[in-house]
Amino acid sequence: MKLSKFFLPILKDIPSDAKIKSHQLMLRAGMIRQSASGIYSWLPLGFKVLKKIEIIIREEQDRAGAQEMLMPTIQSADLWKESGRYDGYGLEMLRIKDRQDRELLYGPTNEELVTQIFRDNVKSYKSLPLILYHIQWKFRDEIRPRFGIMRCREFLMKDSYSFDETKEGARLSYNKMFYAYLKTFERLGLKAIPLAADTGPIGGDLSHEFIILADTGESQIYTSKKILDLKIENFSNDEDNLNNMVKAFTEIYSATDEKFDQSEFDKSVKKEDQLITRGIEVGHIFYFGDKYSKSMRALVNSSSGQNITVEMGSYGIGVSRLVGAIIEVNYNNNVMKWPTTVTPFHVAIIDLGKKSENETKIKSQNVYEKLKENYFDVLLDDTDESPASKFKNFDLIGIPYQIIIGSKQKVDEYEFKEVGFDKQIVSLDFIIKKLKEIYFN
Ligand code: P5A
Repeated sequence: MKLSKFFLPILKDIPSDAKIKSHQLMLRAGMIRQSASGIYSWLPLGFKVLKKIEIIIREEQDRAGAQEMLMPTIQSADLWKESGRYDGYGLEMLRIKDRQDRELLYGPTNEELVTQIFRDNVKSYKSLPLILYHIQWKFRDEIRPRFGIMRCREFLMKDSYSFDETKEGARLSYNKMFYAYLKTFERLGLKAIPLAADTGPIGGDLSHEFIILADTGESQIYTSKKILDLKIENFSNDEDNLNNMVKAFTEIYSATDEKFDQSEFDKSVKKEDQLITRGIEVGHIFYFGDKYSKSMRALVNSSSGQNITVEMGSYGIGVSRLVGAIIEVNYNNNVMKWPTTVTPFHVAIIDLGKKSENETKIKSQNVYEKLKENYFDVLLDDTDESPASKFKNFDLIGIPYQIIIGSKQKVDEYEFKEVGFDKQIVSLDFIIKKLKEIYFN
């Protein structure tokens, strides 16, 4: 992609209503634009990142045995009346009527709809365990949408739903998702901390939130520095080990405001290890047993021949919120650097030649073609802006690798730079080899 043609409406100034780094960057770098309070359009740069995050989430869900499907955004109110949540959900639910005066709603979550699909199509324990998921837009009429896409009204969620014959089976599904979540966040370059959480309107009695440490996060958290040393790569995901993994992560005291207890905290965590900080909730998982299957009569024939209500859990990731969380963690001193797993482009070529200088243009074009031939997603800055302004723009765009083409370089020399590190003068072959190692290994 050539920058002169790329739809990237960069803003010179920080919009006054953007209070946190991620909101500021997303507006300035032309990633999103607000269309109504808490409702955003995703412009090409932002959309590229959102799609890359989706890919990683999808890979880890598939690896955990979950199956992707797609449910609609609009649901029938009747289903929610069956589960008993229609009235209780309150003003956060956007309620709609169609031309026949039928009550519909824009889905804030999908427990009811997936339970209906399950009960109409699964009759026997032989089809279990089953985990279904989709990645779909949700609407919650938040009382105070804020921080851009962090707390908005329309947002993209990955939501999975597990169905099991027994409580033990359901716990295994829960643990599999627990593992998949830690793995997903790790691949996104994020350190996520699982915390025991309240179940709120979803219900049930077992639930964990996954929180990314960031000063601008909405949740206050109390934990031990020791949790930062736990790494998911040190645990395998075979079924016997899953329990140990969940135990290792959950036996360290961690709580948000709602569950915090000072004396328990002091008892469980030494003063010097105590970590009191803020965080962003990027995921939330629930085990709620038969809460929906009972009221909605989702029954299966069990292995012992009786009709039983199926055991269920649900598992959410804030896909769009993750874009903000990644920025909060990686945007420092007005310079953004995307993790290589989600960067909107693999590498940038910055042509510093003056308008009249054909040499740098030809050289840049040549590098651009070579990189594209090697399947890299490249952004070539072929604009006539000054070098200072080009570098400023790339500080916003955040592509982690740059190839800088200037008129003083020898024909076969290239300036290659990883953001945050010194530049190197190298050959094009070296750059291609290096980028292959980084992106295609
Ligand atoms: C779990 C999956 C649920 O809705 N039902 C299906 C369960 N959980 S949740 O915690 O309410 O939401 C899951 C994740 O969605 C993100 N999220 C939001 N992101 C942006 N703006 C919002 N207003 C918003 N509300 C929830 C969070 O990351 C949350 O963990």
